[in-house]
Amino acid sequence: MTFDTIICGGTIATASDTFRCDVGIAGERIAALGENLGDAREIVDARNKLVLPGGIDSHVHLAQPAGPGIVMADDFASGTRSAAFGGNTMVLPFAMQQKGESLREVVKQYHAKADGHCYIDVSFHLIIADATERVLGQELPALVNDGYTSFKVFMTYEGLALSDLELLNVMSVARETGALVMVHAENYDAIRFLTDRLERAGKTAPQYHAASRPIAVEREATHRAISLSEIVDVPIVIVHVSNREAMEEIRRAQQRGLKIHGETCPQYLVLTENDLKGLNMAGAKYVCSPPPRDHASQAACWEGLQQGVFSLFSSDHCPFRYDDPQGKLAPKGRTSFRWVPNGIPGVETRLPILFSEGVGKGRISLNEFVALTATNHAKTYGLYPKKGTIAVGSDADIAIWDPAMELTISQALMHGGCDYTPYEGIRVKGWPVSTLVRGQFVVRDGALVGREGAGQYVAREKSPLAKPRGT
Ligand code: DUC
Ligand code: ZN
Ligand code: ZN
Repeated sequence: MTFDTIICGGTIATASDTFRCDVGIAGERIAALGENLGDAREIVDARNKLVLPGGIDSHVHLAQPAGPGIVMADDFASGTRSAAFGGNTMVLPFAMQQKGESLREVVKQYHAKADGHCYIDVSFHLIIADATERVLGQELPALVNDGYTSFKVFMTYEGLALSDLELLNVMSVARETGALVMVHAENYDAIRFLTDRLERAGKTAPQYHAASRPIAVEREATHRAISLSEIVDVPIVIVHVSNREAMEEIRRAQQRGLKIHGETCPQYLVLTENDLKGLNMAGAKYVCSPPPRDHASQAACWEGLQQGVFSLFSSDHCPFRYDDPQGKLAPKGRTSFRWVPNGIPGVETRLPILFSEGVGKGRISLNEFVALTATNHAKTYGLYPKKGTIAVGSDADIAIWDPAMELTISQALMHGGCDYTPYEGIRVKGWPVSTLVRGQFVVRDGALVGREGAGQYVAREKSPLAKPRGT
């Protein structure tokens, strides 16, 4: 057999094994793993490199409306380009419903924003802001059938927060349809109460964003979300967990046999609340929810990754430019942290940070790294084994890493639409140098060679991890 491409001489790692062999690619798929594979149109030299499944970032926000006068820094072109440079071959952004909107219409809007504009593959989660009878009874079941097999719900935010009854209703539809629910767990009323008190005391600088949503706010909502899912008997994912108390709620639930999946993000491993204390408005660069905590919380998040409480490591990429009146320095944001656009960029830095801090410093194995950044995302969201692994028959979604390359993360190295990185100055060892999506290079030796529009939308299967316990 003649291959289109053979990746030669590299060290392959999957979620379970590390081995030396060549990868034969025919068309869009991996066709052979072995030695002396023979001929190909192109032989790629991967000696001294790692050949890993392309990262799947299952939690990113692109081109979402973010309130009057605020514009998200990445559209689907710039966001997926940035993701490709960060070693990713697929991202899962959200199609966000706003009150009164038809979910089907929302999905069409996001396809219009994405289709023909992506550098890597994408699929959408649905954000449910308006759990009407029509949405619950008609739109969601039809959309799940069409391959939109996961929803995100919010327990906080004006216009987004669902009541406990609404959460139960959405979870119940997920149980009936086989979809997986992702939960943003923070107590809305507690945040409102604390925000009002802070503002009345004149504490309006970005640093008070963290004080407005302390750990108890997240722990309580995490506990409540788990309890509601237990009542309905449906698995859920608690996303962007920031601290020990929330992590331990998840661990306890898992030990009781509940199917609760956990996700954490780079900001909870390498940033702290102190980063929000920058002079003038500089702290706004770190405003995200939940906020980064302290060093003990970072240690707890590492523990959650090491012990399998968290199966997913995502970026929660939600970028707003800093030096921009449509971004972090919006005029209203200067009056109170409440109005600072909420979210930080990270799709390009997620993998190098976990590789360097995790694999490089001996906290996790290379195989655990692959599981946490690619394979588990595919398994959790109905993409496996098409995506998320290196195996014969899987899509040839591959990142080639130079494990010896040492860099200091800086905005000058980034390829997205944002004008800063919250990870500026962090030293890393190990960098993804090339990315192939379905057999085609998107990034090659650090240079963009892919084409806007080459990335495809992928309809997903139902997640095997969304099956109820049957109680
Ligand atoms: N939650 C997210 O998941 N992303 C950005 C903002 C938020 O609250
Ligand atoms: Zn969230
Ligand atoms: Zn998010």
